[in-house]
Amino acid sequence: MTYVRSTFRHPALPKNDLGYTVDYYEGSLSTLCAGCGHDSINAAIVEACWEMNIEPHKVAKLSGIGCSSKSPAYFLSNSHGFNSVHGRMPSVATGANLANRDLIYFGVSGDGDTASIGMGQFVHVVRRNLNMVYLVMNNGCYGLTKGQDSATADVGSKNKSGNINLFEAIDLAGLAIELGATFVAQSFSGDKQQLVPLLKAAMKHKGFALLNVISPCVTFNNNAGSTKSYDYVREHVDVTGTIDFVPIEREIVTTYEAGSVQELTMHDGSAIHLHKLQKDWDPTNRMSTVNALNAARAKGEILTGLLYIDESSTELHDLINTTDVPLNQLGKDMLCPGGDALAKLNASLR
Ligand SMILES: Cc1ncc(C[n+]2csc(CCOP(=O)(O)OP(=O)(O)O)c2C)c(N)n1
Ligand code: SF4
Repeated sequence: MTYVRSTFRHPALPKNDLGYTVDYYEGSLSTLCAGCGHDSINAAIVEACWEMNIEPHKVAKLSGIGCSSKSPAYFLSNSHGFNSVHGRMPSVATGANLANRDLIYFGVSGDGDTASIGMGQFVHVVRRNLNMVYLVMNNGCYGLTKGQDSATADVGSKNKSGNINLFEAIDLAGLAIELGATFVAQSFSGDKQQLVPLLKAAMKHKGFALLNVISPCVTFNNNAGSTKSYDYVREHVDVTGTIDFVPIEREIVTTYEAGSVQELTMHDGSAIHLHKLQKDWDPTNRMSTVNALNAARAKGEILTGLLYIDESSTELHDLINTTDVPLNQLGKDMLCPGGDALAKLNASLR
C-alpha cells in the first residue's frame, strides 16, 4: 500500500467553469478502512463541488470527532477547516457563520457525534435555521471506538458481537422536521447518483440543510442482522423521487411531459426538478413528509431522496438582522460610530 498520491494529471482532464480539474477539489489520501461508506460520500462531495464551480476557499468544513468527522481531511484541501470536539461542531459552526456569512458552511458529523453527545447542540442548530449543510454519515455505530451501538441503531438490529439492540432508534430526519428544519434529505453512500444532486441542492439552500446519509461501517457493522449493512440497506431502500439540480447559469432546455415534474425554486433562482415516485407526498408540506416517513418505517423501509423543503426559508442572519458585511471586514466607521451615537444610545436607555 502506498501513501503517496501521484500528482500527474492527464492534460485532457476536463476543467470546470473556474478552470479547475476535479483533483483541485480532492483532499489528502484517506486513512479510513477500504470500503467504508464515508469515503464514497467524500467522493460525492468532491464531484458536487467541482460541478457546481465552487471556489474551495469559499467553503468552511467543520466536524466533531469520529471516523466521519475525519472525513473533511479527505475532500477540499483548499478550503478552511476546523475539527472540533466530539459533538460540538454546531456551536463552532454557529460562531464562524455569524462572523462571516459569505462562506458555504459544510458540517460533517457521525450518528454518535450527533445523536448522543452532540444531541443538545444539534437540536438548537436546527431550530435556529443556521445557513449550513449538516451531513450525518450514519452507520449505526461508533466506528472510531470499535463499533459500539449508537443511538440510531434500530431496535432488534444485531451488532458484530451478536448483541441485539434493545432500544428504539433516534430518527434524525424525523426529529429535524419536528424541530422546523427547512431542508431535509436522506440518502445512501452507495447511491452517488442520488447523493450528488442532493448535495448541490443542500449547498444552495438558504438555511439549515440536513443530509442523513446511511454509510455502512465495513469493519464493525456490516454483518448479517445489522440494519445498517450494505446488503440490508440495498434491499430496503424506498425512494421519494429522483431529482435534478439545475443551476441558475444553465438554461433549462429539457422538456418534460406535463405534470411529471415538480419544480422547486431555490433562493438564487436555481431549481430542483423532482420526478416524484411516492403518491400522496408533497415535499413542501411537513405533515405529508412525516406521514411518508412513518409509512416507510412501518414497512421496514428506509425512505431516501429529498424529504422536505421550505423554499421561502429565513436563515438565522435574516432572523436576527445582522450586518451583511463579514465582521473582519467592518471598518472603524462601522465599529465605532462616535461619541454622539453613544450619547444617544445611553439617553435612550435612561
Ligand atoms: C468527549 C469525548 N467523549 C468520547 C470520545 C470517544 N469517541 C471518539 S469518536 C466516538 C464515537 C464516534 O462515532 P460516530 O460519531 O458515529 O462516528 P463514526 O466513527 O462511526 O464515523 C467516541 C465515543 C471522545 N473522543 N470525546
Ligand atoms: S471503522 Fe468503520 S466507520 Fe471507521 S473507517 Fe473503518 S469502516 Fe469506516
